[in-house]
Amino acid sequence: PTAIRREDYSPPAWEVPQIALDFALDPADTRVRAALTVTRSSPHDMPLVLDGAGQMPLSVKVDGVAVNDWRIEGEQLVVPLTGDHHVVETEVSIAPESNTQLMGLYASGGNLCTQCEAEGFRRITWFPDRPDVLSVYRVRMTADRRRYPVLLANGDPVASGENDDGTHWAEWHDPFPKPSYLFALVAGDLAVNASTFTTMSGREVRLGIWVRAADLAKTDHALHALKLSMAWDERVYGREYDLDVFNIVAVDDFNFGAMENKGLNIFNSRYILADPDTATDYDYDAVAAVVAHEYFHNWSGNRITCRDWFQLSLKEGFTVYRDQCFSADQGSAAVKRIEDVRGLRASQFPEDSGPLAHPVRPESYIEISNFYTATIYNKGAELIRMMATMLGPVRFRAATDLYFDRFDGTAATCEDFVACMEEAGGIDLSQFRLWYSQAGTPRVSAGLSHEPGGGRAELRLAQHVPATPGQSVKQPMLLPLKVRLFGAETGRPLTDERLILLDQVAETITFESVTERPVLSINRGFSAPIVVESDRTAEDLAFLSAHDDDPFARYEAMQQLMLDTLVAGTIHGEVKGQAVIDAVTRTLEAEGLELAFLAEAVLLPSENFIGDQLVTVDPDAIHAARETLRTQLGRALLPTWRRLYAELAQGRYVYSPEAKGRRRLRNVALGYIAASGAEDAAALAFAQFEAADNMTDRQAALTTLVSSDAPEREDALAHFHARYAGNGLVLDKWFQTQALSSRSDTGAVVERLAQHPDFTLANPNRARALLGAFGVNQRAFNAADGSGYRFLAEQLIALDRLNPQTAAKLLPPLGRWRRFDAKRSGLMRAELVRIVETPGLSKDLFEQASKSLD
Ligand code: B3K
Ligand code: ZN
Repeated sequence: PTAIRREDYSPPAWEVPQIALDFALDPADTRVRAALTVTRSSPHDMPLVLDGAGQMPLSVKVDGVAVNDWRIEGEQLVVPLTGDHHVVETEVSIAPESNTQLMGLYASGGNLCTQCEAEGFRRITWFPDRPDVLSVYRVRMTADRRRYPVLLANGDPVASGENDDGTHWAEWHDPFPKPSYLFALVAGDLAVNASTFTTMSGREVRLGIWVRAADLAKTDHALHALKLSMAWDERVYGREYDLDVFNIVAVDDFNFGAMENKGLNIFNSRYILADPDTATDYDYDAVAAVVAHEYFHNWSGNRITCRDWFQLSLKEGFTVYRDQCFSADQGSAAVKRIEDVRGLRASQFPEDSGPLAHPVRPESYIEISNFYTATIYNKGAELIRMMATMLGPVRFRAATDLYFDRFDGTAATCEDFVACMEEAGGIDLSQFRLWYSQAGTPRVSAGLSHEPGGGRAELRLAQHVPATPGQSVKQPMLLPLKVRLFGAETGRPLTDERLILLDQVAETITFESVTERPVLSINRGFSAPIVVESDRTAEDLAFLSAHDDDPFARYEAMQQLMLDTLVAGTIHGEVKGQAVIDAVTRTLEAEGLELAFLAEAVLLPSENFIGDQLVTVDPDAIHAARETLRTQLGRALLPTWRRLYAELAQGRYVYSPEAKGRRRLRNVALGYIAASGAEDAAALAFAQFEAADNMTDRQAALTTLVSSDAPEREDALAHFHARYAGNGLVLDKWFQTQALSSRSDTGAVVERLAQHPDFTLANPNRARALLGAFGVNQRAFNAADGSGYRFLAEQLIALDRLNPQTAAKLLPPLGRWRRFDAKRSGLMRAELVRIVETPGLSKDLFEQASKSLD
């Protein structure tokens, strides 16, 4: 397979201002007729080149006349054209029911739906399938009336009717020119939760959330989130919705979270359906966040799209930043920031320090589907956040206004966005642009010194960007660091918060009139997505965890204290937990902290994150050290955990930020009671499991039991399975919880679960629930005999034959081989080699596996 390079970009030779599509829908044989109005974009003599995916054109017409001078070159259809304007018509036959890749037109749960981003439209019809070709779409669908009573497409409905042969038809028109990746249609037997939203200029929009009839009662939360999102984008960014209808359809088989198709979002049902019995608080939050994300794409993605796929972060980084701010506004901003940073550290930092590291604006790819990564999305969002921090809210809003106005209706670049920030923000971002081109997580070392009694403090900062594949030498970056000093004796702030723009390899910052020994609070609010290495002592960290006025920094100090303790414990085999125990005790006793914050603050860093701090990961030693510290915390604070567990019990379930915080902290307390080894822990968990009137508490209890040896374990698993038989989303939790278990038999259990009648690789959610969770279970996956590696490789090879995109997404745990001892590395590499050498491997899995070997 060959690589596509950013530097090779050239504008399209032919524009397609209009396209009319006519679908005769049938699961086995759908006929697609496409009429493209094409225009030569500049004086040249190149033919029209259309992308396809192996389908044979049944006919090709130019200006209404059948032609036969076309040819197939590779996967493209080449049509010679003489004039500057023509209408080119093609017809193809496709079979949605055998489309297991879930790209293009496919069947899910008896309905038909589409997924086109990035390059799925070419699997539907011949077209210049690239994001900078924008067309006005007119779509006509004909389908069996009984089997597919609902027919939806982008834009507004225009006309519909019935035929004598049992079919019916509908026509939709989308007046906004769009790239092919935003095309969508749905044909199915669906029920709707309908409502309206009145925009700020007084237009009424008809909203609809379409699901199978039995799920209708689970759609209110998503509908509510949609209305909140529409109002939020008006208030915060001045952006109004632009069509008369906005529809969302939920499907069970979907390669990722959801898709922002113009006026017709299609969602993985796990991000729409929610009720207290089946969805956790985490699920509720995720539904709202994804609904907001896709809605916000209407401006940051659809009205302004990407010139080419190297610019993907233009829409994704910005839209993630927007959805993060939306969620922060719905509840606790501090807890949201903590969650987002935890996610970044769990998914993006490892990517940035591993074989698949790439810049936020990549230089090349083999398969674009592999670049929907945490780097493009989450690090991309951090880049926008840093610019927003440097500009401040007023100038940032002026800059986004400029961006939306200047580039509306076009396909833009990351550079266009940064130029607007620069122009409206009045700052020079030349050095900041390195964030788009240099991969790797910058590391900053910080050392604070103070002349005792002298009053002056010096902060010495130095930065280093590690080498990444293809980038051995790096330039120093522009790092916005929020910093504040606190007095070690009084606990009071000694300075205001300062925003330091570190732009040199090394720099010294001076603070005058520092009257007592200062303690450094740095990278407050996680102002830059970097790793800070400071010389702060355990005492300093404990102090900050009690006194810092920035909630993120306060959390961070506790995490660092825990991490230092766990790393030392892993290396020396002895865990000295007293400082952590004292700090956790003080935090739980402190006044005025939100319960959800407390729950975050007292949780230990994950085994993976501890592993990321070590040159060589010893999964068993890490597990042992972490379990030891958990037990120490559980025992030392047992009366506190029991008190919290009792006090935080609630009456009937309610969904509110306050109630969510109570559930969260209470379930953390349950975990620590279990970790203490208390004899009644399993009984307590089982009682909670049985009595719970909501999934948050039920799943938390199950999670506790699943990692235990208690007899209640099997009971709970069996009950859970029986109770939710037939509910796919909840069965995913059943698989996932077992794959995340800390028990030593987890590898064997996971292999057995792969043979369970409810397990299937054909459904991406199910594959991810088992294989994705297993891959992040550091100890189980990295079993010393290599059985975890072999199992995952076998599953991925099988999955690749059905769904390459989803297989490739699950590969990265095998690429961590450099971080392990020689025996494990060898076993991991052998599995990567086996994957790469598999005949008929997809581009997707080939790219990820071969890059992981380098
Ligand atoms: N834009 C889609 C992602 C498409 C992924 C294609 N492999 C969803 C989103 O980011 O909103
Ligand atoms: Zn997105």
